[in-house]
This record gives sequence, C-alpha cells and structure tokens, in this order.
Amino acid sequence: MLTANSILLTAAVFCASSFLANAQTTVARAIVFQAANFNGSEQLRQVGTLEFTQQASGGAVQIRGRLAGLPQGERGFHVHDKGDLGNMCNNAGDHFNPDKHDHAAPTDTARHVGDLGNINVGADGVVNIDLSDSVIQLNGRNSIIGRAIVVHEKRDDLGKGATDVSKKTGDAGARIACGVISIASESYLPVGGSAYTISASILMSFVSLIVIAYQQIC
Ligand SMILES: [Cu+2]
Ligand SMILES: [Zn+2]
Repeated sequence: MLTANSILLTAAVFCASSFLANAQTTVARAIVFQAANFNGSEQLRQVGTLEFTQQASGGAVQIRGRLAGLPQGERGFHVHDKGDLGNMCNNAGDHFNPDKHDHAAPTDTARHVGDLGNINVGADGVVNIDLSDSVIQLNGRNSIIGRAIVVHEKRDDLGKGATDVSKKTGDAGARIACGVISIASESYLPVGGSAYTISASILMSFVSLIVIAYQQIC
C-alpha cells in the first residue's frame, strides 16, 4: 500500500525532473590566445576565457569573460567563419556572414552575424566583457559553435567609414587574438518541446512509483 511519503516522493521527482528539463542552458567557451611575437617568434599565448550562454528556449546569447595582456584601446571584436586559429588567427576566414550582408554595427538590422562591434581594453591591458547579442546563436543557422572569436589591432568603424574595407571588415586591421568557440555543455529544446519534457517527467515519476510499490510488496 502506498503511503503519504511515497506520494510526496513521487511528486518531488516529477517537479525536479520538470524543473531540470526546463532550466537548462547551453554553454560554450572560448579560450582566447594573443597572436604576437614573443621572445623572437610568432606564437599564440593564452590571455583569457570567454563564456557564451543561451537558454534552451532561445533568446540572446550572453558573452562574459576577462582578457588580459592586450594593448589598450577600442578593439574590433567579431565572430569569424572558421574555428581555425592557424597562421596567427588568419586561417579563421572572414566575418561569419551567412546572409551575405555588408559589415555593420551590432545594433544594425542588416549586419554580419559575427559583427559584435568593439571591446575597450583598459590601460592595465584588461577588458572585462559582459555583453548580450540576439543575432548570434548557439544552435541553428546562426550558430557560432566551432567558429572563432577574434580581437583586432584597431577600432571597428562599424561599416561607417569612407574606405572600401569598412563595408567588409570595419577596417579593424590585423588580428591580435583569437579563440575557438566550443560546446561546454549543451541542451537542445527537444522536438515538441514542453510535451517531451512533461512526458519524460511522467515517465520518471511512474518508474519511482513502481520502485516504491515493489519495496512495499517485497
Ligand atoms: Cu574580425
Ligand atoms: Zn563584419
């Protein structure tokens, strides 16, 4: 016979499994390397880590992290097409641009998906990044997973400059740091979304009921 405790336990399993299924976020991470001449040879040296998070249900991607040891000033900050850091970040290709737009500001409607504007490095060489962008995604067509985050030597003019290169790259100059954006933990909203979530919760609760009933009988 089922006791009140058993029923409470089953209810708790149901609530916990529903909560876990709904509360998931996808987390991606990029270890960022400065590309420079260290001790007479061109090398990549780790300068920090960036974390990208997005709710399973979609919405904006949060980018947070700290980079240190970079030259002071505004620096172009983009997602580039390829997650290849070879040749001092130059193998990462162009700005990630699946819609074939011109280069622009992150606030412009028509922009490269990878256009994240500028970051501002302090006099101590440190930049604390905490920004949110709704165009980049961690899954689907605009997914930045497996691509590269790149920091440039100059300020990105956001496509508003007079030069031809402004509409392509923001005239941000050479690449001074880069990192591959990789999955750290992922959660996809299942096909059918909440229906799947609830049925999984019911299944888990049903299993716990059987276990409880078995313990009562045997
Ligand atoms: Cu770039
Ligand atoms: Zn661009």
